[in-house]
Parts: sequence; C-alpha cells; structure tokens
Amino acid sequence: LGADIELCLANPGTTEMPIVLALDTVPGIRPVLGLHETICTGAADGYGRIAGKPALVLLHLGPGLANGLANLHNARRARSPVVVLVGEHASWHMAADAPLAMEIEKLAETFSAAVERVASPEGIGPALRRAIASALARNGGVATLVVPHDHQIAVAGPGSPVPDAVPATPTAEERTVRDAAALLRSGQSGALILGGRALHGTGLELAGRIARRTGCALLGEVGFARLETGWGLPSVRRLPYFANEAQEALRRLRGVIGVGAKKPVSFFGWPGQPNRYLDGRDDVVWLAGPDEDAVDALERLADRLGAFEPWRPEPPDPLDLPTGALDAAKIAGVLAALQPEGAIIVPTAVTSAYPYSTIATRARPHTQLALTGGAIGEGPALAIGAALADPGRKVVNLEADGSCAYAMQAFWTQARERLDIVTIVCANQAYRILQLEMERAGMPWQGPAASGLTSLSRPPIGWARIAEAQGVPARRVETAEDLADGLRAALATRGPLLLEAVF
Ligand SMILES: Cc1ncc(C[n+]2csc(CCOP(=O)(O)OP(=O)(O)O)c2C)c(N)n1
Repeated sequence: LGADIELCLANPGTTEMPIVLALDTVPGIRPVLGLHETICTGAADGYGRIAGKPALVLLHLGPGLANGLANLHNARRARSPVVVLVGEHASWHMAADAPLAMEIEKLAETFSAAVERVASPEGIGPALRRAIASALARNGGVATLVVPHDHQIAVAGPGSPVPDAVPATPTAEERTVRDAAALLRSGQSGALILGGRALHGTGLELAGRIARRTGCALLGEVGFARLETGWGLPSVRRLPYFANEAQEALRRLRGVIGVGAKKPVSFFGWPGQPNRYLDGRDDVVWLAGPDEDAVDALERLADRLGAFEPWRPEPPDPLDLPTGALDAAKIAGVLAALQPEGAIIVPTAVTSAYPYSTIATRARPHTQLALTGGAIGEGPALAIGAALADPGRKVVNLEADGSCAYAMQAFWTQARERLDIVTIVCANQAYRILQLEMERAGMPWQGPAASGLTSLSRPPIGWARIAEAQGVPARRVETAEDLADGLRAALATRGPLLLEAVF
C-alpha cells in the first residue's frame, strides 16, 4: 500500500494463503481472482500498460507460474511494470522434494528483469520494495519474488512504507541527437520508427511536431504496447507484419531514426527473405532503444530541429458503416465508425485485426494495446487489466477465435468484477494466419494433418454460449448491420458483453 499498489491479480494455493489473509487484515489492495494463471498475468500486463505502475500477481509455486508464463513473456516485451509474487514451500520443507516443488527461479529468469528469493521474514518488505523499483526501472519490466510459506507466517517487525527510488532511465547521447537531426534535415523522405513511450502522450505529441517540421513519416513497431491514435492525433503507420512488405516499406525511406523501439526484425526466418530489415544501411540512427528514455530523446530532437508547432491533422475523413455479410474488413469498419472517444481497443485478432490497424487512424481518438510478444491468447486478459486500470473508459477487445480459446476463463472475471468490456470474437473458424503463411511460402496446407490442425470448424465453437455460461451476455451476428446494432447496444450500457461475429 505504501508503494501505491492497488491491485492483486491472484490464483492462490496453500502456500500463498497467508498473503491472501493479509489482504483482509490490511484492506486497500483490490483482490481479483483469475480462473487460470494466464488470465492473471495477461491482466497484469494490460493494467501496467494503462496504469503505468505495477499490479501484484499472486501465483502458486512453480506450476502456477508456468501456467502464467506466456503472458509474462508478452509483458516483458511490452515493458509493462509487473510484480509477480510466487509462493514457495516452507524453506525447511524444500529438501523433502514435495510434489509441487519446482525450480521457480529457472522459469522466472526467462521473462524477469529481476528475480529474488526472500530469505527471512524481515526480508519480505525490503525485497518487495526492491521488486517494485525494478518493475518501474528502464521503462518497465517484470520483477519476480519467491516467498517461502514459513516467512509469510512468521512475525516480523514493521516494514518501511517508503518505496525505493527508481533508478533514472538512460538518455541518448548528444552526438546521436545531432546525427538524427542532421539526417532529418537533409530533406529526404525519412521516418521515425516509434515504440514504447514514443507512441502515446508527450512522446507522440513530440513525434507529431517533428513530423510536421521535417515531413518525415511516423512508423510504429508491429507489436506496440500502447498506441494513441485516431483522428486529430499524429498519424502513425504500423510496420507491416510480413517480412517482404516491411522490407519494402523501409527500403523506400531515406533516413530512419529509431525512438523507443528495437531495430525491426521479421517474426520468423524464411529462406531468401529479409530478417534484419535495416542491416547494412548507413542512413539509420538509433536515438533510443526500449531501455532508454524515448521522451527525452524526442524532446531534444524537437528542440534541435525547432519543431515547436503541433501536428496538423488532415481534414476528417468520415467513416461509412459497412453492410452485408461479415468479413474482417467490415468488422473493422463497424468498430472504427462506432467506437467512442477515449476507448481502449485491444486489437489482438491476428489476421482479422489487420484491416482495423489501417482504418483506426480515422476513428475517434483512442488507445490501442497490441500483442507485443506474439504469444496469442492474451486479449481478453489484457482487456481485464485495462478496465481495472481505468474504469471510466470503454474497453473493446477485437479478438480472434483461435486466440480467444486460450483465454476463455477471462469472461468469468469480466462478469464477476462487472468490467466495462465488449469482446468481438472474429469467428473465422480457423488458425487462418498459419494457412496464410503456408500459402505465401508455396506450401500446401490442404492435407488432412495440416488442414485438421489449422481448422476450428469441427465442431464449431459456440462463443455466445461460452460467454453466457460465465455470466456475460452475448449475441451471435453474421452481418455488418447486426454487428453495428449489437455494438451500439453494448456501448450504450456498462458491463461486459460478447459479440460472436461469424464469417
Ligand atoms: C502461445 C502461442 N501458441 C501458439 C502460437 C502459434 N500461432 C500463431 S497464430 C496462431 C493461430 C491464430 O488463429 P486465430 O487466433 O484464430 O487468428 P487468425 O489467424 O484466424 O486470424 C497460432 C496457433 C502462438 N503464436 N502463441
């Protein structure tokens, strides 16, 4: 509480119950139950991205942590501040190698910025304060604390309520700022590749000023953590997902400056296709990587360029509501036309989210949270975290059916906590991206194994029934008109609702 922690996303077991009891003894931290650890960890990622501070995630020993790992990987890629508390057997019980014992640190090291095992009851307070500071350092990260049961139940002296200082984020060297300014001043068609804090708030505003001053394009990383976009805001084009398209988009640019992002690489290595898009170029300046202070870098770059005028938006380009049988483009069209100002959109629907990326710059201003680490099945949990972080904003999760199937339990938490979330499940009844990748590589996927392992149609999944069974009202729609009706109704009320969009 002293460190401003307000939320504990939990799936506890016996070894965490003393911490659970403490949430009653000292009220003030909201406990939220997730029915699978992946919901807790994905929600912590969404919460961290919107709140800018960590929630606690309370997990049960190694197996509980293992269940939550994929979304902690996504959280690491998002630079989300998250503090994971993993309960552990009593220290004197470790040597017995009881059934649930597992090497927790080995799991935690793959995604954590810091891992610590508490060694004494008195050590819990200082270790937790260190973990919170680590989660906030270097733009955000996951800090994992392993807390043995005997230390949880022992009596310890009062801890200090004062949070530890967060170390300063490294800033760009002046020489690099100068090089970036020179590249942009050369008057060629350059671009800023933006990530992290350069994609929202002050960072985005500064990028908009620089674009206005120099005429450079603004590009966003494919898996961005948090993007503010919509009409009136600086227009950021997301780098294409497919390697040849990304390479082509970058090849045409003269002068590329990175701010808050990693140098872009392809998702996968394909023979004959580019993988490190910017290798071998001499017109690239990396002003700030994901660990560095992107906002400071943009501020100094804007000053050097005399970029003081705000971004000037194009005249608005009204969106028409699509009609007829649904497809991904029409789903995007309906959502972009109807979404309210200030909504948080979670467009994790893989192929069905691509059209939305393009059209969303014309929607009302809003925030988007994308899949950062490519581990699918996070959308419904990200939406929970976003809704908990900012209950005043409508959250819309544009989700794919295959992805949603990893996170089905999320709807129960959405119902129980009465979260203001609309989920649109794009039910194309396939792992379509896998089929598409095979088609692009000239590999046939129509054989019984490949078609069977990429199809979700036998039997079809009843998304509306899955939601209703967990207390979330739902509707099944097949046309753009019905989707628009359903979405209007959902936006007019508070609370969770699911629209199963079949096509
Ligand atoms: C955790 C995890 N498991 C598996 C995959 C591999 N994978 C990538 S996309 C995909 C299927 C996507 O299907 P869906 O979510 O329905 O979206 P669509 O491709 O149909 O648009 C799978 C299984 C992954 N990226 N992450």
